Amino acid sequence: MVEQMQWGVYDGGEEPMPARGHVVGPHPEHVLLEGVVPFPAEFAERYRERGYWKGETIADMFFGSVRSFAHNVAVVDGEKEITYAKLGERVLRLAGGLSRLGIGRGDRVVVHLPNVAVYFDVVFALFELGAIPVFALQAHRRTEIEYFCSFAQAKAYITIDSCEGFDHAALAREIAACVPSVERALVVDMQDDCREFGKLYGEPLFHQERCNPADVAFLQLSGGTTGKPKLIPRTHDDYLYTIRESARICGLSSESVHLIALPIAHNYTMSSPGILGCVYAGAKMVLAPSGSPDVAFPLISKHHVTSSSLVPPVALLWLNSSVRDEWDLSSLQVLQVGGAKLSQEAARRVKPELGCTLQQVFGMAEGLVNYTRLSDPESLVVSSQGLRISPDDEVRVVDDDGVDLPAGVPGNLLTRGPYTIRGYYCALEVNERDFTLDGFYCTGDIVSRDERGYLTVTGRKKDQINRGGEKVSPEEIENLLLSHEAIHDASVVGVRDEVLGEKVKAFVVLREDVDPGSVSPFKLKKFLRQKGIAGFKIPDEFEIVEEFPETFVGKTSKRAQRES
Ligand code: OOB
Repeated sequence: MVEQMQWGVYDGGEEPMPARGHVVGPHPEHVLLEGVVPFPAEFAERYRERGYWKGETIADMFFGSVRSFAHNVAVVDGEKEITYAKLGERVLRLAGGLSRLGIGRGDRVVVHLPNVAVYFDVVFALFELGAIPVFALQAHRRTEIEYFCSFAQAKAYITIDSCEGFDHAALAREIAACVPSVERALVVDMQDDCREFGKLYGEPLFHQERCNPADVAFLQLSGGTTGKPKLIPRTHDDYLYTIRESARICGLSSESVHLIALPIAHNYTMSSPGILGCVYAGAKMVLAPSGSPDVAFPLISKHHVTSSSLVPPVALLWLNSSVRDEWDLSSLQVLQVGGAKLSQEAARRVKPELGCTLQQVFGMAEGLVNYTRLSDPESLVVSSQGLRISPDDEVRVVDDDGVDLPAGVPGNLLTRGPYTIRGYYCALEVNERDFTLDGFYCTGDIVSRDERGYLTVTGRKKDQINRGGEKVSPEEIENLLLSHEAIHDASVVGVRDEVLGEKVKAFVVLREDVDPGSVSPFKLKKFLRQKGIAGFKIPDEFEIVEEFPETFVGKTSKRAQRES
């Protein structure tokens, strides 16, 4: 089977898709995943009436592009080039294999893959089946993966054999052994297509509607402010709206070549405009294992990349790179930067130094995404984080008593709209805290808004560290540190860093009977690594202290720790 997988450019000769076809019938009935807070009926009706929700599934959108852009290259991964037609064929063949394993509508499947072409096969095959991918980041390790699998009651876990020296196949065996719901742990073998995973590419299915556009399409991860990451249920209807609009606002077309340099499964990389925006527009996606200039610049030059999306530290690397002049970057037209605050100084350098238009992106996996527009004056582009996508994104900036503030005054950002969730998955208590009774999501961000509605992020209320776009929950790391036998108390905060914006610092108080000489940052890092967590969460710095500074009510003063 796998020998027929033929990586390579479709030459325009024979019919590329053996199994074309779309069985059209009434939408399967909408079934609500238990633990999901639905959009109230009157809002859903309004969003449909206004044409935001078009009653289409992500698989429909994908196969629409497979038909419209059949001969365009969809994905470039190293030497492999895959056309939309070929990708469509691969997706239907893998969907056939996964379906034979018993994976179908509503089944949760944790996807744990790096930036590789097979990611597209897996994710679109799951969408075709109406299964619900849960998007883990490649950096996640055992603790996180086990949690996602058991919390989402995943039926399957799909990963790669190994990546960056980490043995994912061993992790797959552990997950299969310890999470009872996981019936299948599937490992993509990058060295040898003919092994187990490759055999799944068998008889293709016909594309047909196997789920309802109002169904949950996938579970995305929240940045995290709590001990465990929360899961974000997004529907086909709501997500496709952001994808169509993002592709338009970011100027994507079938002529575009977009470099995918950030972790592929992150919400930003999925949809702002991301891989789904590219698929919608019929653009070419060039996969990069990382955004570092020595990897990205040769790819831009070779494939005439026209746009890419970065987080601020990677944008800084591009700006400060000593190898920049060695590569022809003249094809680059637009650079999106988001996920964390881009300093005005760096923003001002993008156009003159990289020769392309900067587009700031301020978004969140929960929904609301803001972009500066490509026609905006430079002064606005460098100073603001953009304007909401939809006229129906309701954006409120309020003081701590919930009173709306006038333009220009910073306050708490609350939002509600056609693509912002009404609650996290199975999280009653957190939902009470993070959503108002009338359904606004309390983002935890402090912003100011100008008269036109453009937002500038000025701070953060939530207890979260934004390490150059990667979000870390202090509570999660504190809990892990507290499980160390020498540690009496732990407090984790974000401290300023030139490049990352913030880095992670842990303050620890040792138990009285512990010899301070027996504990070192090296040992504590090793301890956390052994717990099996993503590398970006491991504190960059540790400080052993006698006690923590306190606020006047006797709580640990994280502000004093951040400023110490
Ligand atoms: C994106 O999504 P998440 O869910 O990882 O993180 C959301 C949080 C926001 O609430 C905000 O605190 C921060 O990340 N953030 C920014 C920012 N973009 C995101 N803070 C300052 N300036 C920005 N430009 O990070 C995300 C999702 C979709 C598109 C882009 C980013």
